[in-house]
Amino acid sequence: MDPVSQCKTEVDVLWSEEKTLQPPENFKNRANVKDPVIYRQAFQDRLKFWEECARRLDWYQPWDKVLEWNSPFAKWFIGGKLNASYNCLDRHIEAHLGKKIAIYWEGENGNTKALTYQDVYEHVNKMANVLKSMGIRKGDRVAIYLPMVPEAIFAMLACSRIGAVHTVVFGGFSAEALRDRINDAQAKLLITADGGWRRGAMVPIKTMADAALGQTPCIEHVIVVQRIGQDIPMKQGRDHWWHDLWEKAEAYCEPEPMDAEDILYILYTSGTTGKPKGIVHTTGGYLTGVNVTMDWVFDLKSNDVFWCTADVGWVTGHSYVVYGPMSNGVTQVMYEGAPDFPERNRFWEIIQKYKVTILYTAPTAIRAFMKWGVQWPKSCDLSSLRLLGSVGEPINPEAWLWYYENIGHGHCPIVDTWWQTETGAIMITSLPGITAMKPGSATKALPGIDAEILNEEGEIIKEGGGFLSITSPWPSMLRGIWGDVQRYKDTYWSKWQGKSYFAGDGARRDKDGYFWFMGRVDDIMLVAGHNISTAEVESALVDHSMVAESAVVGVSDEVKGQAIVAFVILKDGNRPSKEAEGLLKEHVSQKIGALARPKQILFTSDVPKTRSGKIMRRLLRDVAEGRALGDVTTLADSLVVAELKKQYDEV
Ligand code: 6R9
Repeated sequence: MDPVSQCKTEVDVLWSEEKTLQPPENFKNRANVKDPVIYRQAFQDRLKFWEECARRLDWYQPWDKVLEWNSPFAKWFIGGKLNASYNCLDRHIEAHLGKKIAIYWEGENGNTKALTYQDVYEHVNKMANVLKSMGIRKGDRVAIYLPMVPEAIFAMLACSRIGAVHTVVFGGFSAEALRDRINDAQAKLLITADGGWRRGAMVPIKTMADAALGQTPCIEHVIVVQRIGQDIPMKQGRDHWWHDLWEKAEAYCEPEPMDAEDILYILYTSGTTGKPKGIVHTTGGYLTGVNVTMDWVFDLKSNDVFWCTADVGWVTGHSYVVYGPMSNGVTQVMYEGAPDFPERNRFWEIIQKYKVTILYTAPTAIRAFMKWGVQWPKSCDLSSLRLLGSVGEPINPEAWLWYYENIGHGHCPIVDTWWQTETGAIMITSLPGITAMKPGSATKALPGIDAEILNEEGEIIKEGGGFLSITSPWPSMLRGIWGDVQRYKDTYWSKWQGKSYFAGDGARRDKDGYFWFMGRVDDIMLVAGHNISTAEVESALVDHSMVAESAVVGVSDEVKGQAIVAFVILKDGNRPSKEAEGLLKEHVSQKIGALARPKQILFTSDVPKTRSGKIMRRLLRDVAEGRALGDVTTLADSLVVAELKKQYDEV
């Protein structure tokens, strides 16, 4: 059969946007949110609605006023006092949940730990006292540069316990990236590790930290977690072992009552463009947002075993590994390593072993699983799963259906969650017991969130494409960019004169009001005067049975303004050829139109991505247009792009 007609599958039928998939009956019946009236309640009195949500938390002092909005500056729950670590730990222990497992930790090399809420509480309290003893006070910044070990969670909660502001830097980032973030935040203390494990190899985290520390005069002390157990240089007076300090620390540390608007953390965004921005989140609104979305979207039950595969160095880790799960008293799995170590079924083994009920992962991972083949998930018992989630990028319908069928076995709803570091919490997704799903669509805005598609002029487009915008303030919104008010205004609020938040994403709404994300607007291509989204062309390519993953960019073209260049990763068992190139070009033409036909297709084994799995199209454009590469500090694997450049230059 010719490969073009071969892939006229179910995807084509579902992709038509006419079809929807209803949540399974038994899921619906047991769902936490069953009644669509919640949308109307939120709409009728948004502030009252958010107040109700905030009451899910424990406050030392209630707020006097819900919202103060001096565009573009928001304050939520003014006058209220609370502590994030108290909400994540103490209150569960007071509710007699101390013996409940908080974290099943799975080390890549087979080490495991099962930590109860009581255990986590003890670690956090001691570390909080350690931080205090090192002179860390409320408002001081603490940098955290750790692998996926429980100490990363302890460290974050220890900071929030004493009111220190954490700034977590992903453990795989370079020394340079770490240095810049430490200096921008003016952190006084760094928490790091002697090393970490990745694909069986040791990651020299402390060596990297030491390189950064040569140029970070603001750092006074360094606390080092022992993970690898190898000899590493420790600088006298500056570096201290976590376990030594821990042993000597007092057992209890009174949580610091924080103002709702006190800063909880700074997190530098993945930086797909230019210099990273330190996104600022405060305590009350952020915690309200992550706490309630965790419950609505993941439909939490007391016996769930939740697994979010994101690293804590990414916002998804902050919101749905640390503050969301812990403030809800959930049992979760935390995994240190790679999905293909030692075998390509590691994720499925983990699900089987811990009887994971909710899996939250990224489209890039799902596409890798598709590429590796169904034999891997088939080798494990995944029957414990009841809900699946996706985050980080638009998920193409092909990958959505693969996930639905091969991982969820047709009985788990999928929540495709759209949100950003800046939004703090999930904004657009389905309520799994209510919303009919459309593969590839993030569906609708959550209750209390006003999302619209706007045009250049800021007019609402009810059906059609444009810029995604949030039109009213929401509790977990960013409060600014650390140290750069002007950049905050310019980046998010200047487009429509402070009236509406500019998310930077292109999206489209269908006739049912469903949102379809098209990628970052900077990535949208202009071919012969027509806007074509990278996501759309990538989705069409991945829809072909030979293709595992693709990355598409627009390059300057004398005739058309921009022409499309596609980087394509083939599924195992397929080989690059002129014929394959022709077939794929034709396939895209058929699916979208001749205008979207790629000018060039380059077969490759990988594309450059950030650690959170986002394709760095900026770098691909550099490659395709023969420029020197721009900032590569946020790349997951810097070899990939060098390799690609070499390959491209040869062609
Ligand atoms: C949580 C996170 C934010 C950007 C965002 C958008 C893309 C995330 C998505 C999605 C389509 C989804 N994005 N989730 N696009 N559908 N479900 O990813 O935060 O790292 O700040 O990235 O990611 O482009 O603007 P962050």
